[in-house]
Amino acid sequence: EDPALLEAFEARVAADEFIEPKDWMPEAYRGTLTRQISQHAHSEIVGMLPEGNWITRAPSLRRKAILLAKVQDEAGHGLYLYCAAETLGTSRQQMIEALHSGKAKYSTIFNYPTLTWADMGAIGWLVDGAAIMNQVPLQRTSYGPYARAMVRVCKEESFHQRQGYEIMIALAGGTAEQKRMAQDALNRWWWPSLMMFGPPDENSPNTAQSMRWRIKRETNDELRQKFVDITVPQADFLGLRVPDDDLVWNEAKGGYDFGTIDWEEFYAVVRGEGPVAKERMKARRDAWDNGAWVREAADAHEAKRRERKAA
Ligand code: FAQ
Repeated sequence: EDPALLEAFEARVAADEFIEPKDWMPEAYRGTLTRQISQHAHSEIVGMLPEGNWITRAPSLRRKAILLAKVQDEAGHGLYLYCAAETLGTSRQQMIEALHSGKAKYSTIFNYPTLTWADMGAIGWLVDGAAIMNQVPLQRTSYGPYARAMVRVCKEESFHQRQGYEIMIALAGGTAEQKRMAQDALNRWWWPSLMMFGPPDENSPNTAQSMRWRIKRETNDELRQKFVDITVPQADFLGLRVPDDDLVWNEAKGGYDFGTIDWEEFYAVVRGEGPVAKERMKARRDAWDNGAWVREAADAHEAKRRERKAA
């Protein structure tokens, strides 16, 4: 790669300019961005499944309409992100094949089952809460199409977070059984939510370069700490207990100290051994196969339209 081009690129990044699709960029920058954005897109698409599971069982028409809208938003985020990734030169077809063959990663969090309605509350509150914490800084990521996608996505995610927290408020203030369900959901989703931020900084192979290129603006551990600090008081407000005996306010650092994350579990889920990983991938592949007729019909329609135009 031409050192002069590289130097000019790095100066632009350092000056907080956006890099746009047709600009020169190092191949490694293109590669790591394609990796991150496509994983992010896959996460949104697979992320529809845990909540999609509850649409037919929502406890009221109002709850159903809200959940339906939220899951549709996730589809929109996924498609938006695939478009952003495509501007880097990889086709959507290639990305989807990578997902369906099990080659591509998507967030560990979506490999856990949704057992009760309270999980819809916990996902909105914790999973969308963690997603926002991670995505707000990405609005200033150095790649223009990704940064702009994040602006819209973050607005919708903050509605998602609130709808989840509102479900938790209703359950935590409800009957003893409802409160128990809320606590159980918090118990099951707390640790996987902390894992969403990725491995600790000292074991995160991509962080240093991504920070230098301003793809990432904050490290995994920095974001995880912020998430804990914001979320623990929210659990207190609900009258629920965060399932961590080592959780304690640290006055000197102005944040919470918290227990050790089970990284063995994290890496197992990354390897595709999550509790419902197989079901998730099967659901995605089936959806793709069952939608084949729509793609074929669209192609046939397009061919006819062209024929007519040529005639
Ligand atoms: N799951 O070196 P690092 C949502 C992988 S939110 C699976 O630290 P990096 C909204 C990582 O890819 C969820 N794999 O990597 C929603 C890398 O492997 P690779 C999606 C993980 O990229 C809410 C290796 O470990 N959000 O969908 C995970 O610097 C509710 C080493 O890690 C995003 O994707 C994980 N949790 O940092 C939808 C945000 N963590 O690729 C529905 C954008 C790490 O080298 C319902 N992404 N790995 O083979 C990012 O900010 C970053 O990519 C990180 C990871 C922070 C996820």
